[in-house]
Parts: sequence; structure tokens; C-alpha cells
Amino acid sequence: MRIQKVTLREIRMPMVMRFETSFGETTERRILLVQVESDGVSGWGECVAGEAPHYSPETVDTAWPILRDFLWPEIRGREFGAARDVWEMLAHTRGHNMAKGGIESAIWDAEARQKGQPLWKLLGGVRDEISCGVSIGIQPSVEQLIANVEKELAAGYQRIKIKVKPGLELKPVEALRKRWPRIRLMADANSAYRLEDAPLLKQLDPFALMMIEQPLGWDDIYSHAKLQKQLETPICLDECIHDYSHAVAAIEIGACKIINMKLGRVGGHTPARRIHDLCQRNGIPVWCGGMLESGIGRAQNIALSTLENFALPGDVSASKRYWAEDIIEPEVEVSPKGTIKVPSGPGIGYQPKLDRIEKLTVRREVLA
Ligand code: OSB
Ligand code: MG
Repeated sequence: MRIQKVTLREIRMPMVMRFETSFGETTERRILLVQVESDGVSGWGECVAGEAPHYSPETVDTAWPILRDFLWPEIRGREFGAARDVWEMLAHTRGHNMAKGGIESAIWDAEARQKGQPLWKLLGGVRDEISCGVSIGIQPSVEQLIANVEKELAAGYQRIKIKVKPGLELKPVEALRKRWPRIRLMADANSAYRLEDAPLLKQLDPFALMMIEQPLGWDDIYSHAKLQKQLETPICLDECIHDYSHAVAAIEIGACKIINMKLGRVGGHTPARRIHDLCQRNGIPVWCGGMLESGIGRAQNIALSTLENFALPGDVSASKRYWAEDIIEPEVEVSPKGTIKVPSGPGIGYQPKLDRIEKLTVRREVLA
């Protein structure tokens, strides 16, 4: 395989809902799309870096020059066996996993399209339907939170995740549990707490949350192990796991019982697969997280979610929850039983809408 050309595009997409987390608020996404050309076939990936370095150190504006000046030169003019080899070719650059994941996943799509095969089959996926949950941002009031949850449950979603932050955890969780004693419910703190908050977090134990996601420091695996010893609620790590070695450490010291997998956070499909297999060998279920992706990233997440150990509903939900109009055809739809039917066409199985992408593009750079 060989890549002749890469097109980087920044598109702007206003969100249909405002999304608030403990680290900030998003109303419009700046999305970096990566299109690779390989022997006449295009592959598409999304770099999931945010607008600001508040979830991880990367941003759209760090990923762009890293892709152009460091990652592309490792790929340009080189013949390689398959997409699975790309991640190793990029290893010379430290970190910048979201930049790596953007181009690596695009090359996986290109390979699958060349072979006329769905990406999920090329990845070794085992299911043609995935289970979906939703991630609900911090709401102005408990009443609005309840109304939101009501709507998502009615749409069929199988699991509800709410964003929490200090002072806004006990009341919302208690209210939801009172209203729905049995739903699959969890909370994501995006690193808003400290180990000293253990007594407060312990007060969540009676509410039978499926898990609490990333309560402590974004890079602090050790403190999560100390916290997990004090909590009944299983800890799920998100931000902390950006490498295979982090997953090894987290599992060995008991820092989590579940891992949220994100392509961008770990650097692409090859590292995601390695971490997935490690978790599977150790009895740690994983699920696919989201980064408010456009349809391209969403389609990549759907393919990833077909791997065997994606045992819990993920944060991959319908296009229309985020966008008035998505950039792929068909849009991602969720069935009344809260599932996405995995497409059977080649590659990611959804077609990028080129006209729409062109209209939304505010910056473009062709690398050849
Ligand atoms: O922590 O999982 C997270 C969105 C942006 C950054 C981090 C996270 C999230 C979400 C939203 O929870 C998931 C989605 O609906 O895409
Ligand atoms: Mg998270």
C-alpha cells in the first residue's frame, strides 16, 4: 500500500445542542478531517482533537502542523503492507495520538475500500449491530436533566451517562434514580475531583451507578487506584489511558474496572485493538467513547465498536443529536431498541457528502 496524497480540511459545524462538561462548553465544533488517496481510492478519518486543550493536550491547531510536518513525512513515498503497519511508522513522533488516529484511521478506511470489504470486518469485528448509550451534558436544572433523560430513553437508548462536577453530582444522580430505579446509569466527571473528595464520591455508592468515569486527574492513574479501593462504584478510565502501557498499569494496580476506548486518545485502530485485547484477557470490559464527532468519526467508532470485548453500550449515538445535517450519507440512525445497524458497504460504509464538506470547509491543505 502507498499513500499518494493527503487532504487536511477544517470544517465548522454548529451543534444542535449545547454540550457542557466539567471542563467547559461547546456550541460549535471545529473538526479536522483527513482524506488520504491510495491508488485511486479515498479513505476518510477524523482527528478528534478539540478546540481547546481542556480534555487532552491536543487541539485542532496542534494536530494540523503535526500531521503536515511530522506524520505525513513518515508515510510519504513509503510502501507498506497494510493499514495495520501505519501506527508503528508514526511511533517516532511522541504523543499527538489524535493527530495519529486521524490519519491512521483514514488509511484503514482506504484499505477496506480497496479490498471491497467493510472496515469492521477488516478490523476483526464480530457483530453487525452495536448497543448505544448517550452522554448528556451538565444541565441548568435537575428538571431539564430529567426531561432530557426522558427523551433519550423514549428514543430507545440503552444507557444514560450524565456529566457531573463538584457540587453537581449527588442531587442529579439521586433525582434520576428516584425517577428511574433500574436504568443503566453512569456519571462522567472529566477529571473534576481530587482524591480528597473520596468521601463525597462514596456517597454515590448507594445509587448503583454502572461506573463513574474519570473522576480524578487526566494523567493520574495512581490516585484512581487509591480511590477505587474506597468505592463500590466501578471506576472507568477515559483521559488516563492514552497508551497500552497505561492500560497495563491501570489494570495491574486496580485503578479501574472498565475502560472507555477512543480511537483518537490511543492513536488509531492498531493501538485500540492491542488495548482491547489486553482488556479482554484481563476481564476488563470496554466501550466506545465519543468526542462529538462528525459522521466520519462516528462511522469509524461504529466499526471499532464491533470488536468482541466492546461489551457495554457506548457513547456513539445518532447524527441528529448533534447536527442539523451530517456530512455522511446515510446519517447515523439509532433503532427504537437503541442499536445502530453496522453498514455492510466497503470501508466505513457511509459516504462522505463532498458538497456539504466543501461548504463547511474554512481551511484546506493538500500534502503530496
Ligand atoms: O469525556 O467522554 C468524554 C465529549 C467531548 C470530550 C470528552 C467526552 C465527551 C463526551 C461526549 O462525553 C460523547 C459524545 O456524545 O460524543
Ligand atoms: Mg469521558
